[in-house]
Formats: sequence, structure tokens, C-alpha cells
Amino acid sequence: MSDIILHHYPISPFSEKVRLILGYKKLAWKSVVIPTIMPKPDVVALTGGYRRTPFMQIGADIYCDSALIAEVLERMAPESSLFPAESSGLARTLAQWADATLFWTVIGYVFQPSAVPYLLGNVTPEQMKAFSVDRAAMRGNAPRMSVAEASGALTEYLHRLESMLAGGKPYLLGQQATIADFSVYHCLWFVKKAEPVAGILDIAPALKQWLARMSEFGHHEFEALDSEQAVAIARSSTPATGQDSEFYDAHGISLGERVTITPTDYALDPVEGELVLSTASEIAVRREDARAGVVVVHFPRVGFQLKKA
Ligand SMILES: N[C@@H](CCC(=O)N[C@@H](CS)C(=O)NCC(=O)O)C(=O)O
Repeated sequence: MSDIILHHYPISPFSEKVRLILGYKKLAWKSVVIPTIMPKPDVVALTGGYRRTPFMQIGADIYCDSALIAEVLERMAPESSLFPAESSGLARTLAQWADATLFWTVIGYVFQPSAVPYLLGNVTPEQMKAFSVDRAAMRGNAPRMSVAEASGALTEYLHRLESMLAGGKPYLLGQQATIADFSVYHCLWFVKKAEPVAGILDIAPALKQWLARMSEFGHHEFEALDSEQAVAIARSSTPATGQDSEFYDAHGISLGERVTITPTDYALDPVEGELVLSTASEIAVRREDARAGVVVVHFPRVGFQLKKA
């Protein structure tokens, strides 16, 4: 099996979700630390334009979005399942809520002036400005939720999550951790990092214990890899992927057609290539890059728009 390469940066919540899943599944990985803002030339060489963090590389296969990365890691290491049969639908649905609604509420809450240095380090005013401009452009200039609105919603969400642990349940959906735990975790991990405003977590004592319990999974073993080396690995590898499970078509698009795949929510950068995989849950394009060679870039079906190029 080729190495798992995670392209990420330390303070990225969605990366923390994946790092913790790697810890939970005890999978060794290679760590490529990527820039926090554009430009990201080595990222784009591999993904073809997708700029969000994290993404996972296995040889010449590139997996975008933490939801898909979780599914792929589950296929590779089904033990310590993220999707126990009795709660897999609920777990995926709760995870989707956390990755969207809870995440953006947390973003609205944590970016208060006192907490910014705890998230971004001691950035200069110019660096702060560059970060804000980058993220505003990524959101299509949609405003962030106000701190007041975010505080109110987060308080309510913390109460709801706390109630899910009633009776001493160790994890949100029962005795076993599921993908829902990891998706809620990365959001609250970010709140915890924002130390001056992290006191909001005190209203949920069982949830705080759960946070500590989850953090014990750790990140397992990893070693650093240069982003140029990662590009070279893609170049010297052959994509492993073809249509390996039932073909699914909701768009009237056949395998082999030129398409674009674009997120539906933010960072709307299309990735163009030849459709090589189309299942109920996953789509992928084959593209050729001057530096990375032939790569296959994979996306979850949910949250991405497929179009003829
Ligand atoms: N749905 C995506 C969301 C990823 C996301 O929004 N990541 C943030 C960082 S945690 C991001 O991409 N920020 C902009 C960047 O890193 O350039 C996923 O699950 O991976």
C-alpha cells in the first residue's frame, strides 16, 4: 500500500479532524505542511485548483474534502470503524451538520481580537489583512456570522451536544466513536485553541471531558515530507483508480467526458479533467499536470457540483 500523505497545516480544524482519525485508526502518515493562504502552487499542481485544506494524497490519487478522506481511510482500515452499522446514517448526518453549521458558527465566535493571536500566532497587521482578504475572497465576500449571533448559537449547540452525553455515554452516539465525534471535535478543538474565549465550553462539563477523551487518540506516527517531494511522488506514480463500483449518473454525463467539479459552498475553484469515477458517493477526474503528471482527483458527491466542461 502506498503511503498516506496528508497536506495540511497545524491550526486547520478540518486537518485536525483527519489527523485524529489517523490516530484513531493507528495509520502512519506523511505530513506536508501547506500555506494557509493563496498562492499554493504545489497544492494546485496536485489538485488542479481545489485550494481547501486538508487533502490527502496516495501516490497519484488525490482525495479532496475531509468527508471523503474519512471514507477512504475507513476502506483502508475498517477496524475502529467510523461508521458503526447501527448508527452510520445518523453519524454521517450529524457529521455533515458539524462540518457546516457548527464549523461556521465557531468561526464567527473565535475570531475575536483577543483570541486571534492564539489561532494565527503573532501576525503583523499586514499578515492579518492578507489572511482576512484571502478568506473573504474564499467566501465570495459573504460576511462572517457576528460574534453576538455566533455566541448565542454556539451556547445552544453546546447544550444540545452536552445532552447527547447524558448518563455517562462516552461518545456522542453511544459506546463507540463515530465520524460524528470527529466532526464535532475539530470545531470544539478550535474553540479550545482560542484560549481567551474558550471559557464558553465550561457550560458543557461532560463535553469538555469528551474533548479530553477524544484528544487521547492522538495523531499516531508521522514524518515530515516536502511539498516538492509530494509532487515528485505523484509524478512517479500511476493513479490506482478506475470505476471500481457501480456507475451512478445523475447528470447525463458518461465516463470519459471532460467535466469540472466545484464545491457548492465556498472556495468555488473548478477542477477540470476527464470523468473516470462516478459512484453514488464519489466522483473523480483524471488530469495531467506539467509538474505532477497524470493524477486522479477525487471528491465526495455531496457538496460538489459536476458539470460538462
Ligand atoms: N468541506 C471541507 C472544508 C475544508 C475547509 O474549509 N478547510 C479550511 C481550513 S480548516 C480551508 O480550506 N481554509 C482555507 C485554506 O486553507 O486555504 C472539508 O471537509 O475538508
